[in-house]
Amino acid sequence: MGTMLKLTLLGVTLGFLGERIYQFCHKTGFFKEVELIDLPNCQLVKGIEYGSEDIHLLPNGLAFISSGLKHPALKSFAPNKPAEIFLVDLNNDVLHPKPLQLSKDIDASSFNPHGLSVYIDERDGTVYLFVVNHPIPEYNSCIEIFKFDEKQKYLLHLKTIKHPLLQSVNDIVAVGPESFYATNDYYFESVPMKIVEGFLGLKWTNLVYYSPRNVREVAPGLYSGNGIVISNDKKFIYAVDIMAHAINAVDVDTCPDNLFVDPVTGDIWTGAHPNAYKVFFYKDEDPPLSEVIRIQKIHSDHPIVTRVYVNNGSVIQGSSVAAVYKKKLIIGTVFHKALYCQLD
Ligand SMILES: [Ca+2]
Ligand SMILES: [Ca+2]
Repeated sequence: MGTMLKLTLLGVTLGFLGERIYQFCHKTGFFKEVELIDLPNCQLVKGIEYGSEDIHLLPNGLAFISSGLKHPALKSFAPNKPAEIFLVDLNNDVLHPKPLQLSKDIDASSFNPHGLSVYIDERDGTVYLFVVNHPIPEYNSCIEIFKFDEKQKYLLHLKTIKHPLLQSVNDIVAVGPESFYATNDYYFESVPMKIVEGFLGLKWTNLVYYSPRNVREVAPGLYSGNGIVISNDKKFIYAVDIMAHAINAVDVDTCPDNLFVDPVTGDIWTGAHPNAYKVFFYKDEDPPLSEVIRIQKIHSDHPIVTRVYVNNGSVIQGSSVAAVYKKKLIIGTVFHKALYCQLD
């Protein structure tokens, strides 16, 4: 091979890598500076120390919290502690999380909950809790469906769902007792290939619909699908492409994680990562930040995006969800604590 050709190939390769590194830094917010925003009346939730990745609120103010998510690429403050689903009551001024007991037919020691959703049967009020599970040690993806027993603080396991189109699920939104929409955050299942996929910025992930008789891709071409919810009137699905900094088509100028729809106003809330790089490459001395965003009028020509809370990691690290109930705000995190604030 001639010297000129070698130099040309080297130049093209370096140019490609440089462009990918720049794009990766931009997408993860590597160089991003943020202005901190405090809320005056906040308290950490005692008893939640190892994550609160997703939170799902019931109409009566009870909320499910998935806690203890583990993944080879993520920090864990308690690698040997089994993960749990907690129940809290947002009618109270101080939260006392109660771990929910799982029925015996699901292995609690390998249980590794991620995104959550709920379907309520309007005929009899039965609450079905859907949980994205990445059982340890494989860290593959399945969806567990439970029936919630509020009196006994118990989750009766009904079904495990696996499907080739559900290869790397991040979150789900239940739309029936056995049907849901799911986001995949990676195309590949193996961790090394996920890292390559993220670095190259491939738009190979998607949104999938599942029912027992019909499974199909409904939205392809995402960098990395994440939070997903349904509007109060059930007409719209809102979903996150975290590396596009977008909720549906709305640019939020940060990496949004899970979503919450205010049942009263229809506003959309998210816990976001201003610098997602710090979530994946954790350093004690420079921890991930937390950011809570509210979007109003998402269907108008000019949605209003408001930063409600921004913390540099000194209080909570790696916020992944925010939910509101009667002027109270609860903020969950991927692997850190949870914060409970009084609004106004
Ligand atoms: Ca969810
Ligand atoms: Ca998520």
